[in-house]
Amino acid sequence: MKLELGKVESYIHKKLEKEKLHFVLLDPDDTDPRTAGRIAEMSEKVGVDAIMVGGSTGAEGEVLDGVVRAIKESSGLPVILFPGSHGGISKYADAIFFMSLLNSTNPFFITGAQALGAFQVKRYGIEPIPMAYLIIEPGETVGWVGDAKPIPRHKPKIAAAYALAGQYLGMRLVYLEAGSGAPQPVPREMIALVKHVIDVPLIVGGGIRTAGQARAAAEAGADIIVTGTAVEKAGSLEKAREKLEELNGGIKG
Ligand code: 1GP
Repeated sequence: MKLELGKVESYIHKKLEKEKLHFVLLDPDDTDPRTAGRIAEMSEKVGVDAIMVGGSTGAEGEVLDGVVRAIKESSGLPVILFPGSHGGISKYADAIFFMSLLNSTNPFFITGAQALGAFQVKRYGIEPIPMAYLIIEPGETVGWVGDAKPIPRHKPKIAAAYALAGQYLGMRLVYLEAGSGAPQPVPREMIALVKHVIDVPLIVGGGIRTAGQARAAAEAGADIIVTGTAVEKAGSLEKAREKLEELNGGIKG
């Protein structure tokens, strides 16, 4: 079987030839469909590259569908699911990060939820993008829910070993996750070492709130920067737009 990259993955690779990418994460448990639609619309105008939708708690069923549909109606950006488990699948999305939490201590988050969701992804025709997902200290909610053994912040080599193992297992993206709302982003030294070791694109997220932090992650080697809380909890749509511009400027400027 010849491997052909799907539409969204090809879009990502094509864009990466020219620049670093910025994905905005919206959690349906925190953001209602109307607000999600407005943020997606503003994101597209500002130059964000894709919208990710998901969360560790409550991002399922009608709540999830409502947010995905609202985003699709208000912007032309690809919508990529970022599921906490097999419950995080919506037929309205374009693609799904088909991810394995490699440093979980619970097989459910490594292969179990994936098996439970696989037929649904196929039935709905959602593009699966295989991804190694690694939780770095502190890990926040996703680290706790995902039974992770978070990688210590001062141990970049452990992150690099897991990342390379993920690539050798066939995963086509690696995601270093400090956890949504983390007090500090993934350390630069860790991003740099992981980037040096792997050949697949590197995604970094968790705790990135300022243009400076976003730029630092990109300069350290992240190919794709994910921001969520800073935009979602900006306080108003006007402030969300300013934050989007600031973060995007840090990554692309
Ligand atoms: C969380 O990496 C993402 O899964 C984004 O984190 O909400 O801290 O931006 P923030």
